Amino acid sequence: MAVHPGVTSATTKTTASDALFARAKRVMPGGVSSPVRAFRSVGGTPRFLARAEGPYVWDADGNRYVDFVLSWGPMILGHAHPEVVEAVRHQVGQGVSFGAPCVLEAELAERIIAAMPSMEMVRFVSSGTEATMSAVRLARAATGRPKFVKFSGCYHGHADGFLVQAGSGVATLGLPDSPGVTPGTAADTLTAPYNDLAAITAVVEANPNQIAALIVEPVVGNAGFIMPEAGYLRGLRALCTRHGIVLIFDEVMTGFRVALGGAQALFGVTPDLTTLGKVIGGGMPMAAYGGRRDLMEQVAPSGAVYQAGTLSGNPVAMASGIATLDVLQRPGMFARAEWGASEMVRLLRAWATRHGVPFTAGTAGTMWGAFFTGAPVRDYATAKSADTARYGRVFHGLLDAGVYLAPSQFEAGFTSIRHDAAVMAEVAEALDSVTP
Ligand code: HOZ
Repeated sequence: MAVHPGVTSATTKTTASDALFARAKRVMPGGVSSPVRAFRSVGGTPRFLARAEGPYVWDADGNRYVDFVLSWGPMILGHAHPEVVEAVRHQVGQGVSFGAPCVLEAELAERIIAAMPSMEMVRFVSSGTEATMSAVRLARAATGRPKFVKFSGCYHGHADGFLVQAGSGVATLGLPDSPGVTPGTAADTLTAPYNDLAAITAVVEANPNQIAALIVEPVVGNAGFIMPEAGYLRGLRALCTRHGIVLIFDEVMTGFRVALGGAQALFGVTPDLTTLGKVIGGGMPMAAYGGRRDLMEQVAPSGAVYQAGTLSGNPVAMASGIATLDVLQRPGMFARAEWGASEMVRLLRAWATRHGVPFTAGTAGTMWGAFFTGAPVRDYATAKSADTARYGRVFHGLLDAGVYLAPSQFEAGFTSIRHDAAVMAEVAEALDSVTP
């Protein structure tokens, strides 16, 4: 198979990545700019990537991989889509950063508002962490209440208050709750298990008039992939309405991924505020928060809730996001990426069945995930009961065969419009070489 010429299973040459990793570790914590990519939970040398095109990435040793990480979600058109490349190239020539308003911001905001049912106004920021942090600040200001609730295993970036029972890298590395976060800040974060309406209701009722916001990944991607059970999101909506709590959907991962209108369109539930990132920047460092006009009007300079950023609304990021959404919203495009996700789960399920391996998996649009357990995974506790050692073995088996999955069980998988039948046939062939 010509998935990655010159490389055979279990003998992948990583000389260049090994050397780069050693060099990086001398000057950067763990050798990386973000923890999960260090491969700590699966072992081995992280592949230092050199270039990417369509569904593939190439590492510094020249090995090619079918990419299911896709920069952790943004690259829904595949890497280096020509229209995105051209839009970015053009904008770079016009100016990389203005620190002043530009027409591209309104153009992207209008596209987002047209697609996302609950969003009446948008504020652009530079990362998902900024978006969630700002949304909670706004909710606190609007309600005059100090606390917020998050769900165990959900990850909303690394602002202090979110690092309690957090998913993603915190889960991957099994880190203790929030060293470096003051007890006062941690005390303002309440937690509840996901997919359990009785539990969250009890938390809310035990803290009358104290809770400003409830923030949730409507489809969880940072404890592995976990779907909301029927009626769960609707139940959260009703609970928040009843208690005057601002409902925040963190759609940084799910926005334009589980459906063009995000999870709120897929499940028909209207949050008060939404956070976005990843796809809306087409791979550039950019995110946003937005929602009800009466809330967003409280953000400075319309209102008194302060939030600002030198690179917010960056024109290159805006151009990349506009081009990405314009291509993605053409007829048939989303369905292409969606097909890849369901095909990936079909292939993994067939592999697990062939080998008698316990398996549970799911998809929502272009997002997918799999656990090696026979039990249903409905929350962080059940996600943690899956066989993470087997995940590591399958991860490395596929990596050696030219397929790049997230280097952690506690992340979701993604597909792009370029994960077509030919690419997925390569993945099927790669899976044949993987032993359980
Ligand atoms: N924590 C993010 C994914 N859920 C990003 C991980 C990374 O970039 O290393």
